[in-house]
Amino acid sequence: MQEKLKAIVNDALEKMKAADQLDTLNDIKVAYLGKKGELTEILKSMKEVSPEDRPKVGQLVNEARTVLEEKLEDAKKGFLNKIKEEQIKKETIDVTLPAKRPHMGHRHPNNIALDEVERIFVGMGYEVVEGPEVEYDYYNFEALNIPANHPAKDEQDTFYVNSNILLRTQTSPVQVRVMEEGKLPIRMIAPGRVFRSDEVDATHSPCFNQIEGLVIDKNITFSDLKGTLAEFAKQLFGEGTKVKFRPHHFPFTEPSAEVDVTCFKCGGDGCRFCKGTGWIEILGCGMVHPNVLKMSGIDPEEYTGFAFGVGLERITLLKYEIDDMRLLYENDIRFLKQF
Ligand code: 2U9
Repeated sequence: MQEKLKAIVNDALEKMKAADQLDTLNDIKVAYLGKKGELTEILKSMKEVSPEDRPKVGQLVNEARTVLEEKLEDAKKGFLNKIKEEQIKKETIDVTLPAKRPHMGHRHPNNIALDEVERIFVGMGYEVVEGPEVEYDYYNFEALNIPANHPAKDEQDTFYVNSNILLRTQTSPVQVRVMEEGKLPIRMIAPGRVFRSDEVDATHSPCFNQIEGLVIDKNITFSDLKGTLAEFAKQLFGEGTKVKFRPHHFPFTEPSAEVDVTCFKCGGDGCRFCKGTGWIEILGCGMVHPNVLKMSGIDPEEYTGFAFGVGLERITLLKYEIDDMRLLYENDIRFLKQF
């Protein structure tokens, strides 16, 4: 019996040594110590052992069982340690490796230019006001003295939601809403997206950004307008910049003008950038039309004002010498990284 037990134990130990995974150890445990295992079978056959030998045999079987249990437990621990070590090895972090640089985003060139324009006007005491992009026909056209037969109102030029709601074609409705509030004086700029039914090309987009300005107070004259825009041009394009006012027509201002600045590339001598003229057109402006004041409840005999409008993309393209507006909307990271 002793020999048989020894053979069983040795056999089990051999199998443990050969085991290459945790599951195999479990199988060995079942095969030797389980309900139908080899050692258990021996215990069951104790009735065939003579009564005087039974205590001795019982003790031997128990010793064999203890040995196998201990060895199985050791082998299991060995396996678990090995698995843990391999996992730690896999997860090791080499702190000496150079760090991966995070891709830091930054402001879009349009927003850098807008910040600059806002900084200049806030510095002159202006408030920045925003308003809805979906507007009533009244605020976008009628309140701005744009008559029903004006070409801008054509469906070819304006995106209509229905007959009296549209996507604003200018940010002027924001100023109208502020005028209607009735708090005077007004010194504000209104930046934001505007929409026109234009085909995309190097200088046009159906959605672009405008910054419009409005000042209303007692005794505001065209000289105030000239002085303000001359100062704006100097701060934006450099101290030596001069401005030129050319007569123009807008329905909402009278008189109206377009403003050119001396070319900041050649200083006004004429170069490729300004197409040899020495001047670059940057904005439109004028004295607020008395009809516009009246419609928003302001007495034009008591108050006067000036307004101006500038395309933000135009400023951005000039500032960064970009020759195609589409680059501003394509969001190609190789382009945007340059600013
Ligand atoms: C009110 C009264 C008057 C805003 C003005 C312009 C002249 C102008 C253009 C510049 C380039 C539009 O983006 S653009 O195509 N704008 O020339 N805008 S005066 O006049 C106003 C606005 C609001 C109540």
